[in-house]
Formats: sequence, structure tokens, C-alpha cells
Amino acid sequence: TTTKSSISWSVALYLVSQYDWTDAGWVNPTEELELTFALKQQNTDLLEEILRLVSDPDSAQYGKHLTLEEVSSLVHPTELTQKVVHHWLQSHGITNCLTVRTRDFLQCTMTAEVAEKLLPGSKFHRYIRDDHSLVRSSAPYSVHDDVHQHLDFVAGLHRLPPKGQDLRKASSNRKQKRSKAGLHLGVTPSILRARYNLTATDVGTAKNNSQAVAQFLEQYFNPADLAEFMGMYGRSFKHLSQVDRVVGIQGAGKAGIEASLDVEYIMSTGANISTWVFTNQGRHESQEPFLQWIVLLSNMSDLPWVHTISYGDDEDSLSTAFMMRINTEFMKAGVRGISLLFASGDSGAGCKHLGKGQNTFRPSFPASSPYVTTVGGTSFKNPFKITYEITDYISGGGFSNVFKMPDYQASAVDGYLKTVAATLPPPSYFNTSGRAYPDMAALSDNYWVVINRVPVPWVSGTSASTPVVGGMLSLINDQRMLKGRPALGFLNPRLYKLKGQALFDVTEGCHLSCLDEQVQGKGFCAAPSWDPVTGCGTPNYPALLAALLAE
Ligand SMILES: *[C@@H]1O[C@H](CO)[C@@H](O)[C@H](O)[C@H]1NC(C)=O
Ligand SMILES: *[C@@H]1O[C@H](CO)[C@@H](O)[C@H](O)[C@H]1NC(C)=O
Ligand SMILES: *[C@@H]1O[C@H](CO)[C@@H](O)[C@H](O)[C@H]1NC(C)=O
Ligand SMILES: *[C@@H]1O[C@H](CO)[C@@H](O)[C@H](O)[C@H]1NC(C)=O
Ligand SMILES: CC(=O)N[C@H]1CO[C@H](CO)[C@@H](O)[C@@H]1O
Repeated sequence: TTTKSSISWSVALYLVSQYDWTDAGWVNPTEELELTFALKQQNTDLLEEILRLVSDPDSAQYGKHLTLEEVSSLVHPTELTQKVVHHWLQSHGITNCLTVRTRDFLQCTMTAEVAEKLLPGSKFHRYIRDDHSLVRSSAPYSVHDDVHQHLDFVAGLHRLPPKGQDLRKASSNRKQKRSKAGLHLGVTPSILRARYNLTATDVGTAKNNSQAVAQFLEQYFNPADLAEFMGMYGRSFKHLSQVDRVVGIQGAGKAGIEASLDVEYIMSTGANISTWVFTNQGRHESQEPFLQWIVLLSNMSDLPWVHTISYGDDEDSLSTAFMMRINTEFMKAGVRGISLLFASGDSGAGCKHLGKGQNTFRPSFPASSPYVTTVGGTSFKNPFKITYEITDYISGGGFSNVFKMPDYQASAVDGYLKTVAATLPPPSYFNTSGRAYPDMAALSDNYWVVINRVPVPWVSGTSASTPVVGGMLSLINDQRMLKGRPALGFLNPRLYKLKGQALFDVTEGCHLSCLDEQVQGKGFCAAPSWDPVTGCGTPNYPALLAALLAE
């Protein structure tokens, strides 16, 4: 017998417009594909408990991070699991497989013909959009029961990057509105450093500190753009103008706004800190770049301490098995002392149409994972001045329908729900038992970015706020390292214990959601202390440093 698995993954771009993919038909049977097999792990409950202990500043275990070897001894699949999966692959003549240090992923190359026999039901087609092409299965596949129980998922099969959101429309509306109002200030590194109280001496100095941006876009950052950006905007603080390491393949194609944005801004707040870029791995058109990065995390013992990622997709478009397993991968990074920051998304509370005029909010993953720090967005109250911040109406936020609310945020979220009870959207729109996000926020509106050697204004999105916060956490890690203290690692338990101390509370404005009669485009609204639009608030760097430097 066989069991149907719906395994899925995709790339959602938060800033870049998206187009439909065209099915260009069956691939040649001899075409090489690469599939990723996620083998069932052991001791994931124990892993979760260890993560809780090493991330809780009140625990004696705080900061006692594990090495990759220790993570591997904890979670690696049983001998039986490894044997069954290897035997299954070998019996189909698949021998070209790479494993990782934790032994819980296998990446195997095989021809389309062999893959279709291995996974009954699959039919590999080529899909084309612009000058990009991908290979995916056009039909669901199945896996024999005796193997199925040893796997969490097989990837490289179904999902295509989805169609774009209304973001472009939203931002062009905004652009028109603001242009009419006259000149705008625009966010640059010096504006950010002024708003978040970074002085010229708040730059990295520790030897082995490092930070990373991970990008899974059909676009690349251009080193010449970064150098030009720093030349124009980096005069008031010591910075690096080059990325130290690119992991993956930087294509020769066009530079992209989002790719440039991430690098330019993490290196402006996390100034003078060694920066890595993880980029499209793309040896095969069947690969999924996000998963390539996940697999790499389990195969590199020496990784940057902070990673920022502007990437996500609707929770309801992904399989629960996939999200659960990726969540475990985030725990594996967290116990090693690595901080993962994800953009909260640019669709506010989101909207899912249930039919018959019924709608519900639409949470996004990995933003909704309890084991990452999710970053929302704000704007200046007065766009012409460095004033206090209000909600950026695009800021993603809400409640997961998949992950339960973690203890670390229960009282903050409860406080919010009680304070704003009278003005909350109808209860059918969201699920208060779920993990609530974002955790923090920063400016996400009207950035200047240098792309193809030209400074471009009006760049907006939580893809901007995420590297800004990431760079500041790197600076705090830097000061901790100078004192011989461990990296911050998974921040949330410690962040929520601050109860808003050291953060600028954002209390004005609502984000967008369903355009229907009941909610009329309004999702949640900011309120005193934590809220599902801007989280605990935006960083006041010197205060946050002081609060996070101890132990
Ligand atoms: C993991 O790293 C080892 C070398 O350290 C390499 O042999 C192996 O191919 C890598 N695995 C993958 C999936 O790239
Ligand atoms: C930080 O910035 C805020 C607002 O810009 C200001 O009120 C405060 O005094 C500054 N300094 C510190 C150390 O918090
Ligand atoms: C920049 O970082 C390096 C270490 O990577 C350090 O030696 C140097 O002093 C830093 N520069 C400043 C101005 O702090
Ligand atoms: C609400 O969230 C919980 C997890 O916290 C989940 O088990 C439940 O299915 C969700 N309900 C809906 C209607 O999605
Ligand atoms: C993550 C990181 O930057 N690690 C570096 C620490 O220092 C050693 C030795 O200089 C480097 O090899 C690592 O890359």
C-alpha cells in the first residue's frame, strides 16, 4: 500500500513582483534532478527542552550552547531509519547521495525517469517564468508505507513560487500619496543610526563575530552596488564595504532590489562586522533554495551568529509535516546559539477567502514559527523628520493556525487581548491559541537602496526592517563576545522578559487585512506594550545593549 503525501514548498518574494509560471511539458526522462529527503529524527522533545533551557536567562543552562556534533548525537535518525531509506534508494539504483553532519537529510541526484518510479504518481515537468526555469512534479506522489514512516518529507517536487500579492499596488498608492505631499526624507543608514541611538563608535570590533543574510530570490546582490552605497551613505561610521563570504552561487544576472537591500542595511547597523551571504544554490532546477539553506545549516559547524531572512509563504499552502520539520531545524540552530530573524511579511494580517463572502486572516510561515524572531515594520509618524514610529500598515502579524502559543509570550499576548478586547476583529478571523507574531519591529518604509549603481528611493517592506534589527543584535553579540559571554542565540524568551524595557513601544496605527464588510481592510492595531503588528517594539540600541549584555 502507499500513502499520499502532500509535500510542498515555495519561494515567496516580499518585494519583488511575481508572474505566473508556464508549464513547458514533461522533462526529458534522462534529465537529472536533485531531491531532498528529510529523514525522521530522534529526541526532538529533548531538543525543544534544551532550547528552552539555553535560551531562558533565568536557567542555569542559559548560553550553554551545543556544537553541531552534539546536536547530531541528539537528533540523528535511528540505524533502522537510515537503513530502510538507503535500501529503498539503492533498490532504485540511486547511489549518488550526499548526507549532512546530522544525518537527517539526504540529497540525491537521479534521472527524472528514476524519480518517477521512486515516487509513484510524480510527473516531472519544466516550468518557465521570464528567463527562469524550474523542474517540478505536476501531480501528487506517494511513498510506500514502510518507507513513509521513516521520512518527514521529500522536497524538490511540487511548489512553484506563487503569484504576487497586491503589494505593488499598495506601495504605488502610497508612493503617489506621498509624492504629492512633496519631498520625503527617506531612510538611510544615518537616519536609522540616529533613530535607534547608534553612535559612531557602535560598530563591531570582536574578532570572530559574523552575521549573514540568506536570500532565495531569482536575483543577486552586486558587490559594486554595496561599495557605492557605503561610499554614499556610510561616511559617518566605520563599516565594511565588502561581503566576506558568499555561500552558494551568485548568478551573473540582474541585481535585485531585495538582495541589495538586505546586504546594504545589515552592514549599516551591524557595521564593521564580517558578513556572509547565503544565496541560490542552484546546481539543479529541481532544487529549492530555502531548503538548500536549511540543509547547509546542518552541515556547517562554523556559522555566523545572526541570520536574517526575508522569505515566507502562507501557512495554509504548506503541509503541516513540512512546517513541523522546518521548525525542528530552527530549534537545531537555536541550541547552537544562532539567532534566526524572519521578516513578518508585507500583507498585514493577510486574507484567505473561504467562499460565500466568508474570510479569515492568513498567517505566514516561517514568521509563525515559535523558534524564530519575527520582525515587523513601522514608519515615522512624520515622514519628514526623525520622529517616533507608528505602524507601517503592511507589517505582517497575527496568530498561527499550526504552532501553539509558546510560554514565553503567553502573558504579553494575553495582556494585549484583554486591553483591546472591545476593538478586536471578529474571533472567526484569527486563532488566539496560536503562536502570535511579530516579536519586534523596525522602520520598513521609504528606504534608499543602491541598485545597478543608482540610488533608488521608496523601497519598503519588512525585508528592510529585518536586517536592520539583525545588525543591531550582531552588535550586541559583539559586545558580549568581548566580555567572553556566549552569543544571544534564540532571543525570544529573553526578549519577552524585558517587558518592553529598552524598546520603543509603537502604539499607533493598524495593519491591513481582508477587504470585506466585516473588517473593512483593517487587521490588528498597535497598542501599548506587545501587539500583533509591531511586537514588543523597536530597538533603542544603547538600552537594549545594556539589558542584553549581562550573563
Ligand atoms: C556536507 O559536508 C561534507 C563535507 O564536510 C560533504 O562531503 C557533503 O557532501 C556535504 N553535504 C551536502 C548535502 O552538501
Ligand atoms: C534615544 O533616543 C530617544 C528618542 O530618539 C531619546 O529620547 C533618548 O534620550 C535616546 N537615548 C537613550 C540613551 O535612550
Ligand atoms: C573593525 O573590526 C576589526 C575586527 O574585525 C577590529 O580590529 C577593528 O578595530 C574594528 N574597527 C573599529 C573602528 O572599531
Ligand atoms: C488554531 O491553532 C491551533 C494551534 O494552536 C490548531 O491546533 C488549530 O487547528 C487552529 N484552528 C484552526 C481553525 O485553524
Ligand atoms: C563564523 C565565522 O566567521 N567563523 C570564523 C572564525 O574564525 C575562524 C578562524 O579565523 C574562521 O575560519 C571562521 O570562518
